[in-house]
Amino acid sequence: QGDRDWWRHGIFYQVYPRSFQDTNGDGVGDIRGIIERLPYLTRLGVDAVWLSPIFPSPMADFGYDISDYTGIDPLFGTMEDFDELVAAAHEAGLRLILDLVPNHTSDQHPWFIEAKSSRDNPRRNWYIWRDPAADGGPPNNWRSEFGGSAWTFDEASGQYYYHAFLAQQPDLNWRNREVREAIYDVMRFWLGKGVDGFRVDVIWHLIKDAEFRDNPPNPHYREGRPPHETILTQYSTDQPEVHAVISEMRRVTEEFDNRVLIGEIYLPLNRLVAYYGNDLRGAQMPFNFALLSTLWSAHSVEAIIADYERALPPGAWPNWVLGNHDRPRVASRVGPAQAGVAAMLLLTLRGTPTLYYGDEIGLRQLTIAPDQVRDPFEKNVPDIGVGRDGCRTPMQWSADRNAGFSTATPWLPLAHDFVSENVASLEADQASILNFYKAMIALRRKLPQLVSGSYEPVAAQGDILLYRRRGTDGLVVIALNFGAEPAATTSSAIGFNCEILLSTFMDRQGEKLEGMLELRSNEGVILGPY
Ligand code: TEU
Ligand code: CA
Repeated sequence: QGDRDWWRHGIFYQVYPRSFQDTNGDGVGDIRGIIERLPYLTRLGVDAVWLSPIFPSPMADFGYDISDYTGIDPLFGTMEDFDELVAAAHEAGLRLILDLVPNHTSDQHPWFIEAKSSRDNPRRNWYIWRDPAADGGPPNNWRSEFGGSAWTFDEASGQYYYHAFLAQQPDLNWRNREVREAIYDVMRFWLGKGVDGFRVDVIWHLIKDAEFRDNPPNPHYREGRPPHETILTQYSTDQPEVHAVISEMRRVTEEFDNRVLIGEIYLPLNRLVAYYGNDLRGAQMPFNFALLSTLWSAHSVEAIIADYERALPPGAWPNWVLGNHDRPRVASRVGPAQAGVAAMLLLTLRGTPTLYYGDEIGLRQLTIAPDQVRDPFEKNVPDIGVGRDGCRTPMQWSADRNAGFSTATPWLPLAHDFVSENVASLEADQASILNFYKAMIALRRKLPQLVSGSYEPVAAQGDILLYRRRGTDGLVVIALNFGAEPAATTSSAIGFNCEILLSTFMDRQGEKLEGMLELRSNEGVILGPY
């Protein structure tokens, strides 16, 4: 546990607890289920597990609306179960990361119930209350991400409260010192239990404009995008004062040894990197989501890597994400045939990779019938097209009933292909995407230059993205064919005597190259000198 750099060298894996493994037959995943599946995670070869929220919650936003920061929701188990999970994870050599949701609470949190009770309640100022505008309407034009105004009127006290998400998720007032200290104590509570760090939900939202100015219209708004995107979030997010808050959070994590602070931030790369903080005193891993929204081509991805590498402050450690519980599954975004190329990219770029559960078995976005939609975002804004349920479907463990996820009907439907697409059958299939992930992760462990080597771009050739990773242990070359056609390159990058260390199809290991590399459609390879 004494390794200060574990989060730089390690691979993170996000578990969406509702959908990982049910053990008590209620159709919802739980903590005991995660304990049962730890051996799977060590077999896969990841180093840290991040859990989406497991705290008491009315579940209006499936746990991102917390009513008790230091408890465990009975749906997921007990505090004893949690303590056992921490011990079992550490025993297995895995770190455990929790989701911290400090921007807002549930409207059922005792803090909000008190704040709402009267204008002069001592907790009133823990939330964001404003008088109505002159016409009685909301105080400004800020929009909720989940539809409608971001302000809800409280009849009893005659004021509006602010919520960047659902009305059941009132925003805390982070300009209030008492709020900060209360959340820092929550952090200490979990860190004291041995938790290895936090992924901080919407960290870039914590501070809002002191004057609550109207947000300007979005000149790039496109038809068909969610309505809240018609205006920018210039005054409601990413305020300069947020960085002082984040460095305070960082300091709290440093009251304990070797912990990590991860920030969830959706911003362009040049703004994102500010979240490393002055002198790198901010988040160690401001999540880099650039691959979630890029066009899937060698040239676009090459440009993103270059932008990011250029924007990173000196000494800042990069990170990359391919999927999460809010965005369409990677196998659907890039197409199932490209899933191996995407995985090879994620696991060979410079920086810490975060995997999303199920991506390693090629899970696709599932289309959910309208009457089965559970996601409040999609319910409120039905026209957004792709909702979030489709990337949160149960993990597919086996061909058994309900894919081995549960003895009961799962809370979200399973994909019909689970009979063949499941952990048990993919583990038995030598060339499966799952075994490719394992081989790739094992190779990453064997070759330190894949973890800590420099990144050296080689100009992309057509559909082939090429780069080198160079360390004191030598050089490797990565070549990824983003196209559905075979492609070849004679780039000087592969001019030396090299052999294939791994192909996404896992059938060319040891093949020697003579200055020319031919790739099949949708193939990626890692090359090393021989
Ligand atoms: O998501 C923040 C975020 O930016 C989302 O609004 C995202 O844009 C949206 O889900 C559409 O894809 C975090 C959590 O990851 C998300 O699950 C929560 O619903 C949200 O915060 C509120 O806590
Ligand atoms: Ca359960």
